[in-house]
Amino acid sequence: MALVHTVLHAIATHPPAREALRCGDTGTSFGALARTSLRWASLLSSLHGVVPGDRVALLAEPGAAFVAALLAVWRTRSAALVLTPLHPPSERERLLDDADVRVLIATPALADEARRCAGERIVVVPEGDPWDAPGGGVVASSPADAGAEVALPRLDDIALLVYTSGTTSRPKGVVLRHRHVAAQCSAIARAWRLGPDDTLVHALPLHHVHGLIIALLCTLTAGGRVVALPRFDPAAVVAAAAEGTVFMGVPTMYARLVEHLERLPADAVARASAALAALRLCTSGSAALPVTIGERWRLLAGRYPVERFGMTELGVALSNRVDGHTVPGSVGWPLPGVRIRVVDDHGAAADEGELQVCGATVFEGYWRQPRATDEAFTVDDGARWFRTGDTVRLRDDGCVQVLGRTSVDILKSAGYKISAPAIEEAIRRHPDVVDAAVVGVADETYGQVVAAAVVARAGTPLTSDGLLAFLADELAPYQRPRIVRLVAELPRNAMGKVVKPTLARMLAADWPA
Ligand code: MCA
Ligand code: AMP
Repeated sequence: MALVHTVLHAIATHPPAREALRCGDTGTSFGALARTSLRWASLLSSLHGVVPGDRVALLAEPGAAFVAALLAVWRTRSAALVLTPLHPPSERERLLDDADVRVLIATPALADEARRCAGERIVVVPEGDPWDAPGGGVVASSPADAGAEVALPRLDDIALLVYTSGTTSRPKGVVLRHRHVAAQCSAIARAWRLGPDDTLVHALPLHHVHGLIIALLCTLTAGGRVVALPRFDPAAVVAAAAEGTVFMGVPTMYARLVEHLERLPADAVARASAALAALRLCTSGSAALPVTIGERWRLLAGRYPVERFGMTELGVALSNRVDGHTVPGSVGWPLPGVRIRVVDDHGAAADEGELQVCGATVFEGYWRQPRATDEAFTVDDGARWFRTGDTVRLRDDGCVQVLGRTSVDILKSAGYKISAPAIEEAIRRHPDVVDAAVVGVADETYGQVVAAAVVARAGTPLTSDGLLAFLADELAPYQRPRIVRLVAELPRNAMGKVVKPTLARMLAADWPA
């Protein structure tokens, strides 16, 4: 698949009058996004000295200002780091330090939040939201009044740094160049037939590849329209479905939607079902979709969700088909241009083993972590294969079923990847804690919930509630343990290593089935 253009180029060349985004009653055209981003890019480079190769962070609620700011960063040929207000300031600051960010863009509503983590960095709050200018949400601006030279990004420039959790406590910045983002958008758009007639109902967080690339950028690149909801809310998704054609969600969202629909009175459920059945495509990913949830969704919305497999490092690699050929409990077949293989512990081809991926959509390395990068790839037959760390089964028809993660230290809760060692480290920062071990406990709605066994310092008054109050300043809500058990000691093997499967069974007893 030859790639010529960046996502920015695609978005900036769609018919300027066509609506790209809708937030509540406010619509924003492709033209408005292109012009506002040009003006903001000029501000970044002339006033704040942003130069090609820099990293610029964004803290913005979903909407036109977010997209305009992202495109503005790309017009300066710098890389964007999307932050979330869900993270406490301390975590945001760690990411800003790691990415070596000097300039942070924030929307007015999040400017104070941005200053809480900015330290000495410049916080830019661009004036003139793309929707508040006269003339249908178009900010008057043109290359002539831009005031500074703004170049277009090249395919090899870094577009995004997206942080993901690993098996150590330190998050890894996945370096995505424009050519990776463009290849991901193009493969997904082909597989799912996204185009200008599509309207995506968007309720995903923007600091991960699912919400940012797979949902938002893919749709806009294909010329489609995005209805951006401020947050996930089942009733709002159902209401927005009436004007949508596509919905993309994590399994927890499907679980919440199904629970919401099943509680509605009969006439309301019939109306909601009709709106959802009219969507041409509903996809599920980021974690395994329980077949029970998928089937309940099928009863309510007419079709089983199209389940697909993705990773921050590569976008979407595999998907069930959009023509109705889905295999429940599987993630389907490789996307166009994506090569996969399944290998056993010795690297030999197998029906069951680790999934490895190569192709134009796959990243090249982690930000300033050469060792982690080396460990993530294996070179074979002249190709560089990315080791996903997922154990899968390859069926005779080429369809792939995910069996689980290779490491017990990687958890998935509500679609978020969580590193057990990172949570353990946060818990150990409490002065009354001697030791802690974190595992995932199975849950139908969340996939896994975070569970911690904690050893308190003798003679201290540590309680679970006290620890959770402390963790509120250390971890995002989705990273905080839902189960905390104070124990005298952790279960260890003869080598002194914590036996996590035993611990998981122990802590599962504390979780309602
Ligand atoms: C919320 N609750 C939880 C969790 N989250 N309980 C256990 N574990 C959790 N993780 C509980 C709260 O305590 C609360 O309980 C109730 O649920 C509602 O909480 P709330 O904060 O309102 O939840 P939410 O905001 O509705 O969050 C659910 C969510 C969210 C919308 C599913 O987690 C989400 O947006 N997840 C998406 C993650 C994602 O995009 N991952 C992509 C990364 P109570 O009512 O008792 O107080 S993976 C990726 O990018 C790759 C490329 C890929 O493949 O996609
Ligand atoms: P992240 O690093 O947050 O992008 O998460 C990527 C991981 O999510 C993958 O390595 C898988 O473990 C998991 N994942 C994504 N989609 C699916 C799916 N449909 N079924 C099972 N696991 C999935």
